[in-house]
Amino acid sequence: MRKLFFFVILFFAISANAQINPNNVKSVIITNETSLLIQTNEFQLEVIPMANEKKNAIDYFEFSYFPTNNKEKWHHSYTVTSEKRMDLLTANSLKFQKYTGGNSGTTECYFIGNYIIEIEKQPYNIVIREFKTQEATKELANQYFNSTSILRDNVGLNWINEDHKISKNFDLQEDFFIGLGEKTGPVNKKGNAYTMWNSDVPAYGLDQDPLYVSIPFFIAGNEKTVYGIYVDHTCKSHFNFGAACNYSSISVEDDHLRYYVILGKSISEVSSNYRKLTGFTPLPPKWSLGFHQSRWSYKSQDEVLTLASEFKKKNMPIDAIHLDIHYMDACKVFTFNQQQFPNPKSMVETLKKQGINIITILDPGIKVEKGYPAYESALKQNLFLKYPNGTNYEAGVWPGLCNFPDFTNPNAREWWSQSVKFYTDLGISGLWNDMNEPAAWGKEVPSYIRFNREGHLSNLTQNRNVYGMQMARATREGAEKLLNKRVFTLTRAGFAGIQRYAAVWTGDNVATDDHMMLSFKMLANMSLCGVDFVGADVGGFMNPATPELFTRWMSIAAFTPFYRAHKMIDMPSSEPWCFGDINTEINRYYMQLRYRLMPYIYSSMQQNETPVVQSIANFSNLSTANYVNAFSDKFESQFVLGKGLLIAPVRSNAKSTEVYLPQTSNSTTWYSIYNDEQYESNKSYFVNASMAQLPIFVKAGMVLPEIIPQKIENTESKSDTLNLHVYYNQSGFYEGYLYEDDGISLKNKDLPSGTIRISGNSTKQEIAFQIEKTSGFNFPYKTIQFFIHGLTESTLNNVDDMPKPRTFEVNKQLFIANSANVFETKIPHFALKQDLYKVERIHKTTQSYFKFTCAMPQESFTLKIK
Ligand code: MIG
Repeated sequence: MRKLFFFVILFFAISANAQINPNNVKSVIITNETSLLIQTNEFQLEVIPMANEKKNAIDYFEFSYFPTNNKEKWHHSYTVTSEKRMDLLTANSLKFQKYTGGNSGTTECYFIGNYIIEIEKQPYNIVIREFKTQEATKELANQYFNSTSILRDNVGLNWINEDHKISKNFDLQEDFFIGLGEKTGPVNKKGNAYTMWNSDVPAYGLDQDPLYVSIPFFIAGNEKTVYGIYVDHTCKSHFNFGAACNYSSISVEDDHLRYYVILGKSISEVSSNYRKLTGFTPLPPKWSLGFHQSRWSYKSQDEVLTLASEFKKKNMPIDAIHLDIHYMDACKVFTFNQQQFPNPKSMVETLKKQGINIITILDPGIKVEKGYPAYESALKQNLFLKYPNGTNYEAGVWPGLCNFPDFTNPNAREWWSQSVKFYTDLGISGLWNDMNEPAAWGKEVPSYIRFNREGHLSNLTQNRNVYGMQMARATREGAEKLLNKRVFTLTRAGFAGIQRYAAVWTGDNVATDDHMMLSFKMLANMSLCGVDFVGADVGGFMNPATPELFTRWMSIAAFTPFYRAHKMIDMPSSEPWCFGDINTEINRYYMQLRYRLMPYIYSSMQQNETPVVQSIANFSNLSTANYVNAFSDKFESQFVLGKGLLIAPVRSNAKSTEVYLPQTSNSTTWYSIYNDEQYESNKSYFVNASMAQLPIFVKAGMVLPEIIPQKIENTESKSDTLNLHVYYNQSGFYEGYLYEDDGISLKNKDLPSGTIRISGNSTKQEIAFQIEKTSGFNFPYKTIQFFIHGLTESTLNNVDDMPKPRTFEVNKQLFIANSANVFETKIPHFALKQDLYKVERIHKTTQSYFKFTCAMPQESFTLKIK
């Protein structure tokens, strides 16, 4: 009996197998002269070339797979708007040309720009090839096999319509796979598999997957090539970069598939094109780049006011305090607890006068409660998620049983946007969206819950990943419209494009060294995927931090865009002064250093064509492939903030560490920020990493803007003097950038703003800088101080044997070195004055720099150093 059963199974297995035919290509046609339409027996594929602007090159191929019997499948994207897509389509002026030479009965070839699409017909297979140097012309056709193939489909496409799952396989030849946004594990994801499914995962593991945010975008590459793929589906999806398999694959739980192949010559260029496709991080209000203090929860108005005054007493800068769920009446969103917070409006006003902004948490669950206005109005307008029978989906969260607004319904978004008025009327312009995966007790929201999806009903599988982003969108758009100024929004869940609506923090991490080190990789990874305004809970959310861990984390996170200390309920107090005197000094020092470098941080956020937080992999030159270092677990937590400030995170108790200083295109040297010591790039070094000296390096040629207000209280603290730190670069290349505006008005063409751009070049006799100032904007500075780091007596001494530099020249006006305007100093500029704090003295003060002071010129000017 058992045997018979076995044979029956075997028979079915064989006969089922016999029905699987490979996909054969029936026809390939060029439609509208620009796209390729490929028909097979099971599906059709349209390959559409796209460009960011009118030029003779393409930036993307859109690949759209649809079932043969349903070409008109509705594809809706929350990420690539249809207007954006239209722009990209119409910007492209290049056309596919068929290659008619050769004798390829089974292969067809099409050229466009530098690319060749090669289609194998039996069975279906498609390869994108690239000519690195020339356009792919017909003349080159015979050599096309010499070109680099950048993307090879292989194994075929799994097209099983019945269970709405499509998977797509690629050859796995690339050496690295990076991206996917908020993911744990190594930077190079080769050999691993990941799922996109927004999840509430408190105290997540070091390689747990999935987390709160889904960004189905990755970059693959090797020595010869690099490309990105953005899979434009919000449904549950899977990425396998060769885990248990020789291929990499993507699969979506959907009945059609659309992805963009994103082209570019480097990792940064691909990231930049991804940003152009999905949107840039808007410039945040300046105050939101200051320090944020949070905990679950500051429970009363008095506690909050005392906390604020404590920061003043301790002389620690702060711009924001977060109110977690206890500010509400029984956790009901759009309410304040009257007993604990009797007068939120005056509290907000009082704090605002001290330069402190209140940020309130908003959870999506609306308590099912008769008479609760938010519930009543959403119920009346029929805005909640539903069971298939039309009743509202109900689940337990903080307030008790809740219904959930369906943020994929434009009416629900509009309702939420208007409801936010409750906060803006109180003067609140910081809103924190939590639990928006959505999270509910019991975790597993049933898969048949229905979503409006812009009027096209669909289920949880399709919409869960985008729920949080649509909540953030409604929050952001509502508050911005109500206040008509920049607002700060923070979200835990998100999807590709979330950068347009909110900053993202990495959820409930743990107070361990491993978590701290993991966080910086995650932030760089998110920034690679377009989300520049990112941060992790400083000090670790779960469990108490040791004094060393808290302090170390404070110092490293001072260089991450979103800088907030946050703590779990029932944990000991974790404000920056809670960890002993020496640590308090060190915390204050790094907090202040962040504020001193605020001009650089703010300008970096504004200059966001490429990632603001960069993994050192971004600096790797494809041909030299120093990825080995960039991806090694020793160095992969290192990151560069902006264009050239490298931070090497170290564990709390380390006294020294090994750092790798990557090769960059225009310089061969890095400087220690503390003592100006120079390090040749593309090498690793053991450096001091005591608690008071987090390893920080500046790229030669950088011009770092800095201010030192008399009292550093918040982002409004001003200085009359602008410091420009120039790091001497042998190669003669210099770059510096300063952007300023009022820090709060919405960015539009009427917003007064100004930039200062510094470029330079040098010969053996002199270094010349061009300082270009936009006219019409009043920078607040009266004086400008140049700090020239790295000049030695031999730098400029080929003319005679007098020590140089001897003269500084502003627009031909001469300043003689060692006069009142120019002097040499040996006191380290960026170092904590350590003797004060009984920390081991580690500075070599043998290095010196030149300091040159002049009145801030009205117009652009030149500076020559001879
Ligand atoms: O179920 O609001 O990640 O930052 O403090 C926990 C309380 C809900 C989770 C967030 C955390 C926040 C906490 N929230």
